[in-house]
Amino acid sequence: MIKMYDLAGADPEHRFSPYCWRVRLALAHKGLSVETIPWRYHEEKIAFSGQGFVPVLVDGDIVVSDSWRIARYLDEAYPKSKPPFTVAGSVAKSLFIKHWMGKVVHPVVSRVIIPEIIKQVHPLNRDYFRNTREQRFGMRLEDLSAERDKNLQSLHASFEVLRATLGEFQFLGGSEADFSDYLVFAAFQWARCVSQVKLFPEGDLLEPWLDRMLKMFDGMAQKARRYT
Ligand SMILES: N[C@@H](CCC(=O)N[C@@H](CS)C(=O)NCC(=O)O)C(=O)O
Repeated sequence: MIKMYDLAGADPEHRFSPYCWRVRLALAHKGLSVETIPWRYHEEKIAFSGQGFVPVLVDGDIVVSDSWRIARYLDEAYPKSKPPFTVAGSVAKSLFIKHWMGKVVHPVVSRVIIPEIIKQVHPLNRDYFRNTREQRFGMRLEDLSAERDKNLQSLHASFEVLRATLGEFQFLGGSEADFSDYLVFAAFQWARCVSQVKLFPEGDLLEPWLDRMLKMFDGMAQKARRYT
């Protein structure tokens, strides 16, 4: 069976990494089962992959790290299972979405939820998490919390491009979800798993899409463990 090393919080069943969620959704889309193995920052158990980030996928003798590379690998290795999610032109579209998430959306979502994540990472990871994140943002996590409303407003404005698309289509993939949907949804799932903060207001045009995503694959994302 395919194995995936997955970031876990203090509670080993608490899995909130957006990059790992992308892969779990991609695997479910392909109808592939996976055994997920909890991993905490610094744990040596992924050293065999030659780098220090999750997700890491192990499929027999093959080891792949990085969520985008894993998605591409799955499409190539399992071309016949369920409609490929990165078919032809959709690879380029998904790549655009991946970069939009990485450069525009994730930096702001992190600013909103990182002050909450610190409370939920494994106690041995707390100092590392605080130091690296405070260095990245150039401020104390407590000061980041004070900027939350400003960051939520900025996210609200960024999501306009999603509203404009999802107001016309059921999914970014059109009538069915594809990897673009998983790339975006994984960030909402990240926030949902660690925080009570809603990234958009009640009644937002994005709500029906989010609801559809939560219910996919027998409610896999909806059933996931949330903040503790
Ligand atoms: N580009 C990578 C990013 C993976 C990544 O940043 N993973 C985080 C977990 S959400 C991680 O492993 N962080 C380790 C660390 O910060 O030391 C991907 O798409 O898989």
